[in-house]
Amino acid sequence: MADKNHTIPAKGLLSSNRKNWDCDKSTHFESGRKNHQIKVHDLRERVQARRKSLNDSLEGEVRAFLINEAELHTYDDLTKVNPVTPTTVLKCLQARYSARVFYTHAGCTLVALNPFHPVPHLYSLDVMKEYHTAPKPQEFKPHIFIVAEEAYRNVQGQIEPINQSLVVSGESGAGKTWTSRCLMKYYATVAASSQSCQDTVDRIEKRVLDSNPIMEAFGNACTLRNNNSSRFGKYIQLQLNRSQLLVGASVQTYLLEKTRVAFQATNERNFHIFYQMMKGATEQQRQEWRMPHDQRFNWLPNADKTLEEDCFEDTLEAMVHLSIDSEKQAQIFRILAGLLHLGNVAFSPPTDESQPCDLEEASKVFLSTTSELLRIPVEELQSCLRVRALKAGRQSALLKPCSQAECGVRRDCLAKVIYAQLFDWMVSFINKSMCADNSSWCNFIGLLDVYGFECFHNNNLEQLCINYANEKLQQHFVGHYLKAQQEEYVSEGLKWSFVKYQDNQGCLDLIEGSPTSIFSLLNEVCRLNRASDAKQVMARLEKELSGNDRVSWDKFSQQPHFIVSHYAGKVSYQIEGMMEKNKDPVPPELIRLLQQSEDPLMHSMFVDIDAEGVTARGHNKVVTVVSKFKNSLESLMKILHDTTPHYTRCIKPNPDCRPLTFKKEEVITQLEACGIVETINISAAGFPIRIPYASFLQRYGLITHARAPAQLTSLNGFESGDKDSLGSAVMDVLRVVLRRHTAYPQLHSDTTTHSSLVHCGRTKVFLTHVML
Ligand code: AOV
Ligand code: MG
Repeated sequence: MADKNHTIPAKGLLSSNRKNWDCDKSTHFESGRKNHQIKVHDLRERVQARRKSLNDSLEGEVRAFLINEAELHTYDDLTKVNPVTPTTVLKCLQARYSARVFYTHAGCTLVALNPFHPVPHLYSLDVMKEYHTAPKPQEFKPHIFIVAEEAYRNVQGQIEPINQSLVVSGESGAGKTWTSRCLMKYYATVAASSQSCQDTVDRIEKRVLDSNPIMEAFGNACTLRNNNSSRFGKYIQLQLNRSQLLVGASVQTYLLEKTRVAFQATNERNFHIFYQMMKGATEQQRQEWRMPHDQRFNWLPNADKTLEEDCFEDTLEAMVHLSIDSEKQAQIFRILAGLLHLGNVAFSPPTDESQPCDLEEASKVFLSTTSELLRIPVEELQSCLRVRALKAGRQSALLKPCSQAECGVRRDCLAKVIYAQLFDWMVSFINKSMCADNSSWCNFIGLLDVYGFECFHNNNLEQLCINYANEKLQQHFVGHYLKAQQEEYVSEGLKWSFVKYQDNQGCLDLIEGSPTSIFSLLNEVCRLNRASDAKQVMARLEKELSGNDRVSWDKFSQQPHFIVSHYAGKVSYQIEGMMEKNKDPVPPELIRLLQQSEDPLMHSMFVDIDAEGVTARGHNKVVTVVSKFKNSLESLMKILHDTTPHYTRCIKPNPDCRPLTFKKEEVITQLEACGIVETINISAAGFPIRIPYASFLQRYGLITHARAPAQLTSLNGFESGDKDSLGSAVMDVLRVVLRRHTAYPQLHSDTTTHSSLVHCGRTKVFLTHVML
């Protein structure tokens, strides 16, 4: 009901509703005073009069005006909002955001609104300790630390320890990486194993935290959507010993967007590390890397833009903590400097067509500097970039001059393969430096931080993979929570009216399914190993996927493309260049060249690579980028399935990353996409705690001397005849426990095994709250 003296602005209405109610954005509906433009009862009458013609969403909108708006910001859990509609949820979040409250529970998930503004007091050491030491942290204000603490306590498990996963999702710039860092700091603080030597650099907690600045320097970049956008996916397992202390960590990465090293879209940048070097190098390093202040590099666009991520010092310090010594550092940065010089090498068409392309005059010095910094012979570098080796059967290779465009492709390919190898080397070094011995840890808490959903003007294979990863995560959420939970209620005999939800399985089938999907068709084209024309590929996709309503084509577009209806919105992907990226061929002569490097790091990165094997040759050898990515995501999903997941939904409140700015349209799209209303409805009516009878009685039966029957100790189901006696044993236990709990009056008066707070299912006890 609207508050007395409370004004209700009409500007929140859809424009169609405003028209219906004869008001404009400046109109305020008021109650409790005289001479108002429209009183609440008038409003209700109008609502009733028009109800027949109003659609569901409009009805929700009207009712949203009948809840007490002055108190909206006090709703800590969206399950308490009544009624739950996209509009009421939006209004609640907006009210909280205006009141500078950034976290809200949504049943089983936590919604985190990005403040785009520092809020240090929210994450201080004292706050961490408060949440960690509270007997019931869930009764505190919603916070990411509640999720962290719940996972930490859950590791112990009811009967045996259970590994946990914290899945942080949201679109690009929503705050996933920020949240993951915050979670890592929490565990590094509350589960610190080396309190006695707080300042020593070899503290494991410090090493774990220091993996962040290094990995972000090498794997993050400024994009149109986020100045610190993750260009790789990451799943970090924090290893805990029997006493629940953090004793190590290991990190698994997913598909680095390596194309960025040689190509940056307009107004985007290369990986942060290059800018850090350019801005933070000492004079001596500048000389060594041939990087005078005024040097311009083609692969270093928007170098004038200063970001807080440009801090070289932080990366160097973290490297020291992770035992990357100064010699290794020198090798790493020399290689990176070599790549920048390589980017300035340009080719011009040859005067004689039978000859290789010419090097542009200005490029000669860049080529020789590249060879010097990468410690590879200059003549061979030059020849590898300009001449292709064609292998004809068993005979020795035929040499063929490359076209100007091919020379550019080979130069870019060289940079990409070096950068990707260096990134992998860094990740395995970090792992060695922070991973505990197998014998010293027993459980883990995994943190997942992947690249968020992206939709740019031009989208290619990179965005297809990124958005596919997000579809997979959404499917995990849908499957684990929205689907499995409801199915379990039904199979356990709970009275449950199914809440409909948006299942994204159809979209996943379109992308990765078999026998026919976007991935299978792209792979097939790549396997044919012929130059493929984008128009032909589009025609093929159109023909093979014509019956699928998740894919469409814009009839007016000149470019070969396909449009996928993702859970988070439609994205148009360009086909031009996609097959080449999927095949990702590396000419063997480039690998052999790098194997000759006199730089020990470079040499070690390539020495074990089979030069022929990295090239897509023969029908069976092609392991495309999408196939590799699909496999790695499937392994990740398996890990997630084997752990207890905790979901956090980061929401980006405005597209321009402006501090404390809440744009309704932006937020509602994200809420709808991730199925927040369905989540809330299921949570509100559901039983989040479910314990098999045997474990319940094993653990709590002592209270009433109730025992689990012997046949139940295996935690299996039981005959229906047992259910009533078990149910009453459970209720007896609960009654004793709750005798002093006035918060649950229903249970006191309820003499049956069923109540709104507890349900005795076929094999499990279902509870709405943690009561025990
Ligand atoms: P993302 O990880 O979700 O995007 P980030 O975690 O990088 O997004 O967040 C983007 C920016 O938002 C950060 O650089 C911070 O400036 C700001 N931010 C996020 N959360 C908070 C917070 N709780 N308090 C203050 N500022 C915050 V991407 O990696 O692009 O998908 O791929
Ligand atoms: Mg990120």
